[in-house]
Amino acid sequence: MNRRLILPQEELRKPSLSAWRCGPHTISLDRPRIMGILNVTPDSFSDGGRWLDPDAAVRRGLELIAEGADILDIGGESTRPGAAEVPVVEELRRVAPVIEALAQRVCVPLSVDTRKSGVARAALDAGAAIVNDVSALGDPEMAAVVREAGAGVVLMHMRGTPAEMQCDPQYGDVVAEVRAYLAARIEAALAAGIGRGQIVIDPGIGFGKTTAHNLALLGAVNRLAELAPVLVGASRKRFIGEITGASADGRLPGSLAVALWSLLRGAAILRVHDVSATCAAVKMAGALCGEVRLKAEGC
Ligand code: HH2
Repeated sequence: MNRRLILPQEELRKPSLSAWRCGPHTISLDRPRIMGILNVTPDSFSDGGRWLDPDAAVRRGLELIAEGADILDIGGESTRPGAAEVPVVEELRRVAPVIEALAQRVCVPLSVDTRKSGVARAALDAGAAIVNDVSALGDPEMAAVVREAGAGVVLMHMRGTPAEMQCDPQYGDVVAEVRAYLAARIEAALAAGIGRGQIVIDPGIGFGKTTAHNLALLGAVNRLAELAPVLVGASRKRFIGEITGASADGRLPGSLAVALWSLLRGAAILRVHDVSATCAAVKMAGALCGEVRLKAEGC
């Protein structure tokens, strides 16, 4: 076994913040948090078309919560490589009824996965508490929407746009460049009046990155966690298939390995499709480590 896999205790990093303020919710980050993915799209790379019907989506959301999700992330636009942009009206038609129905039935914070301020505003009005923005406030109105609602926000790194981001992505030093980008986006968010406690960052696994770039970033989650709590979204992604040879629906073992690795490197939140399996893996790792960051009580 590669000795780099054996992490000394001091490498297990604490998150920079112990809580995430998301509208009416305060999410304690003293243990790993699981964000369950609910894609209400016809074309998402692994679950596209499965939850398009609002009733089916709500049932799936309730199922993810029962499995242990701490947050539900609801998306109406696929951002897989090559995906085209969805008009605001269509994205809203997909996510708003699902967010509204879930907000009336559940207590866990709901997140909207969108790059568009119009979608974010309506989703927050419908009961969402978090804006998961893969463009890190790229829409000029987005910061004001987040500030006015006091919402939580995920600032993610992406190189280019989903339509062309995987066309030969190049970096000099991917970790340094992504870290500098995220630091600059945090500053921009603070300058726009968003509180530090509202901000979570994300290296954007698979967003304009080769497998080597993804691995380098996953190895450096601890460096990103110096800036703000880190969310990692690697679930079922293509680089796992490149390494293991598995197609999207066979990537759970690889996804679990990445999830645990990310936590050991200091990630605070995991964005995953397979909530039940991830919770069990996190719980087991917590017991093995006997370390506060990995104590998955209630997961
Ligand atoms: N990945 C996807 C979508 N949103 N948000 C964050 N913060 N981090 C991620 O890594 C991330 C994300 C892509 O995954 P998925 O939602 O499963 O697929 P699709 O974009 O095809 O709907």
